[in-house]
Amino acid sequence: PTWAQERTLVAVKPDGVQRRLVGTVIQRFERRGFKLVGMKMLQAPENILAEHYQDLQRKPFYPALISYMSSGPVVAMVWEGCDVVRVSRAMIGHTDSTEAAPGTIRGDFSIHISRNIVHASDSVEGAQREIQLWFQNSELVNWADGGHYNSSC
Ligand code: DGT
Ligand code: DGI
Repeated sequence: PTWAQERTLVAVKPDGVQRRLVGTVIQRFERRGFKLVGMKMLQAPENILAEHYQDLQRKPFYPALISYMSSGPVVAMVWEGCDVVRVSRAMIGHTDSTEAAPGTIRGDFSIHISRNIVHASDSVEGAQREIQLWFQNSELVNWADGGHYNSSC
């Protein structure tokens, strides 16, 4: 198969920030070989969370989810690379941390479905929507590897 260069939205959730896991999450994505092209810390506004989780609005855990995601700052990032959407999902692990394999972020650092440390987009279309939702185009940085790193697919 031929993989394409993609971008995905990854966000360290409030529990990840409060547990000092921001660097760990960044390190895992860098170590894998992905390229960081956008990053910011923010207290997520209600309207962004509502749109981000629009598909979950009717779920019983939705109010708890929104209050958890509002309980502190998040660190939103855009990562670029071959097949980054699918690979990022594999790296973060199952939504329910108790089902997440050891070696995944959730499988190594969480045992709680509603305190699962990190978000990553679950499809290429979803990633495009989420990147536009969380970032202005001017906040994304196109930078070249300068020959020290081969990031071609
Ligand atoms: P809380 O404890 O009042 O702050 O509420 P949350 O946000 O921790 O959790 P909530 O209200 O969505 O769910 C209550 C508990 O049930 C929570 O500890 C996680 C657990 N739980 C909810 N849904 C699931 C599920 O589908 N699978 C598993 N394993 N646990 C679940
Ligand atoms: O993309 P994911 O975060 O892996 O999963 P998702 O988009 O289906 O759900 C978003 C978040 O909502 C998830 O990280 C934790 C929460 N969530 C999902 N399913 C459940 C849930 N929380 C509870 N308490 N129970 C659920 O069944």
